[in-house]
Amino acid sequence: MLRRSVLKLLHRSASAPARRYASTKSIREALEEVIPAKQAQLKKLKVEHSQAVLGDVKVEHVIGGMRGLKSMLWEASVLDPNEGIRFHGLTIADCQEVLPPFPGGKEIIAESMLWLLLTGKVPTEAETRSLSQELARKGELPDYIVKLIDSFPSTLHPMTQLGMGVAAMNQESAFAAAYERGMKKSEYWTYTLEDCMNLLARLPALAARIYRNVYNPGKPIPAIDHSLDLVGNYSNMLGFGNNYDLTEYLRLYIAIHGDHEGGNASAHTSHLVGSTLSDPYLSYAAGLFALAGPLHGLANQEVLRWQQNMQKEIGSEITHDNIKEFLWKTLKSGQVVPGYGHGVLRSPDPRFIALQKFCETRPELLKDPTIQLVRKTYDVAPDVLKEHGKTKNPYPNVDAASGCVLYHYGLTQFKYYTVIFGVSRALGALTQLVWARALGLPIERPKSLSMDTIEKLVKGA
Ligand code: CMX
Repeated sequence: MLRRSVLKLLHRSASAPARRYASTKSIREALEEVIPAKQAQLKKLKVEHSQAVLGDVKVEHVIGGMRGLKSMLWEASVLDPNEGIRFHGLTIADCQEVLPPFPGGKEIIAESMLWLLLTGKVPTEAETRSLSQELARKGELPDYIVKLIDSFPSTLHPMTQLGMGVAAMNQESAFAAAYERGMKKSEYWTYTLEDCMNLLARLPALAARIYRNVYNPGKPIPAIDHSLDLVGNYSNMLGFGNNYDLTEYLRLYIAIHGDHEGGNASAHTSHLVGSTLSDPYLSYAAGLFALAGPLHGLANQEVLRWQQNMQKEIGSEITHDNIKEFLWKTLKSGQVVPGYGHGVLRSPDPRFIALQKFCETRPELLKDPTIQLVRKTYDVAPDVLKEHGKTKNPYPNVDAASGCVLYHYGLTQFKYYTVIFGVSRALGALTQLVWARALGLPIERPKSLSMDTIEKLVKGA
């Protein structure tokens, strides 16, 4: 309790006048207040420091996936290799203390995380509730999207369906329409925000309809409940509204998975596409297709598939030794161990730890064989990966744990799991689109080099 009030005070004095905590301004009004200072900060950087050097570009960056290259602006979160993610300076544990949950609940909700990501401020309860109401009001799918989604074959991967549904909504883009009319550059962010809020609001209905069509054809989908938060409605529309624990888990998972710096493939892709002034629907659809790769977001589906293969092979007597054996079999066959390793992290992912802690508060989860397998794998996998000697990070990432809890509560169709990740990651990717337009960031255009040119440059140097 004491830590909670200290954190609130700290955060308040660092970034906002005290009166903010008693107001119920809209998220747009809150943004209007913070944008001028950030614009001024960027202008100062341009004028005073545009020639300052932040690091060297080495050949290893160009041929090694630009790992670690400091080359893009991202405001909402920063990833430390050992400590993990911070959202505007707050760790996951800090967020769990200060961000308002759903009334009666304990976990962070998407709305309070979105408010933090977008404005850099901790919202009040009232601001969080009014944001939930705004999203609920905007959450219905238009008929043409319903028709489009219903026309897809159920064999089409849920992520493909999600990306296509999101892209198709661009026919309603406020940004695209205003651009056609000839809006001023200073207005870009307001229309971007409008599109982002509409897209975020509709994602649960879109994602739930895909789930219904693929796994429960014909089952009625409940209407949006205006007294619920975004994820409460999502859970309800998926058919799990009466499962309080699953709904709380989804709230936590979607909030802490909402942003992970800008360089990851999905965030970077939507940022790049947005830089061409493609509207937020097209930009985020592009990000979703990056998320659909097995080295990125699809890993949470792969973890369950890999675990089930292991269970089939090992049988009911699961010991540390036979898990080790299966890990070596995977590695020796040239495959990656899904859910382990990371492009930036060099310690166990705090999101993995937060999901483990959720399990520790619920004895029924600790007894679940799939969850036990995740925990037992964690006991041995880091040493096996160290001995294997390739990965720079032998520890679990969030995907090692995210699916098994869904599986326990009956959401067993793991080809769907990346869709939930896609609903979540919209929080961060769309936040950055708003900021990129508010700051007037230019179209991205890095320089590419051929191997011959690299050789010439290296010899010249
Ligand atoms: N199992 C086996 N080998 C692994 C490994 C793992 N979990 N993680 C990395 N390696 C290998 C790489 O494939 C690479 O091998 P090569 O030299 O033969 O190409 C080597 O170790 C070095 O890789 P790295 O620098 O440590 O890791 P990268 O930054 O290149 O890749 C990641 C990061 C996440 C793609 C990789 O760790 C991986 O494939 N993990 C498994 C898939 C996964 O869990 N992805 C989800 C990540 C989180 C997210 O984006 O959602």
